Amino acid sequence: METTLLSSVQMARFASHGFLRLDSVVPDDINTAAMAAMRDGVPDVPYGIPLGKAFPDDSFAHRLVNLPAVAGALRSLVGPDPTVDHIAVHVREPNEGQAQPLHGDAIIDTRRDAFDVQLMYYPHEVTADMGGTLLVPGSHLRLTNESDTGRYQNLRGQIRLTCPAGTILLLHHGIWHGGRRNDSARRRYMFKIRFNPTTPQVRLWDTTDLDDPEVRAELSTYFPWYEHATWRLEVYNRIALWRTLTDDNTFDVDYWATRVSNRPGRTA
Ligand SMILES: O=C(O)CCC(=O)C(=O)O
Repeated sequence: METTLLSSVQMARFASHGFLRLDSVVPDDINTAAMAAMRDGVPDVPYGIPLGKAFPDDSFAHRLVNLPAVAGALRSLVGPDPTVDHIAVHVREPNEGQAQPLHGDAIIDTRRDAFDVQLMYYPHEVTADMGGTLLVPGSHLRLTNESDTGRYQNLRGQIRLTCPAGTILLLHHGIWHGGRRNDSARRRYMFKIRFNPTTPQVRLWDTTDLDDPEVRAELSTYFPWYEHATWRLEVYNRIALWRTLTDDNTFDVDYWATRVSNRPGRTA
């Protein structure tokens, strides 16, 4: 299968932002098939089914996950043989009058050396009034439980997604998100697949640019909803994730991890 792997800079962006955005990567014929399937009902899949067995060859979902850009991004993030945790069709009804509370999916997830990826696919254009997904960049490494964050109405730097048809988001499982209120007269559709890795998530991408200074720059990104002290903690969390992803326990940014792991005389 042809795939376009992510670069180290893109992976570092995922580690700092908690998501990657691929605009208009899905061609119109798949978007049209997806819309029809979502209206008619997409057959469910059992928890934990291998991705290769999850979707019939002629389905929009099979074609979607085998697009070179999508397959390459998935391979870079969750490896060659992920399993499908679950799928869901998310609909925001026309003029529905309410938004979803801000939340993380599932329950509190304390894993620091593995992560799931959620693919969100928008088969039609999402305009500002259509209830696109709300995302809080850099929230994915905060350990919260489901809608603990639901009372937060707006955070500086949040993203209220608008996008062209055929756009895909790839999210770290921990990111705070929610479906916004749809004030338009059109139903808004989104198809979600959650992937579980089955292999260690170590150097699965195209690592030729691993030493690019942009990697450190991405890992140092500041988001406006952090206070200064919290930003330090988030950079530390990203360093820990990057150490896992690269299997390099010496990696650091501005000495944040080296300082707090210095325990002379101890071996573990
Ligand atoms: O509809 C959306 O934009 C987000 C829905 C979602 O991700 C959820 O219900 O967990």
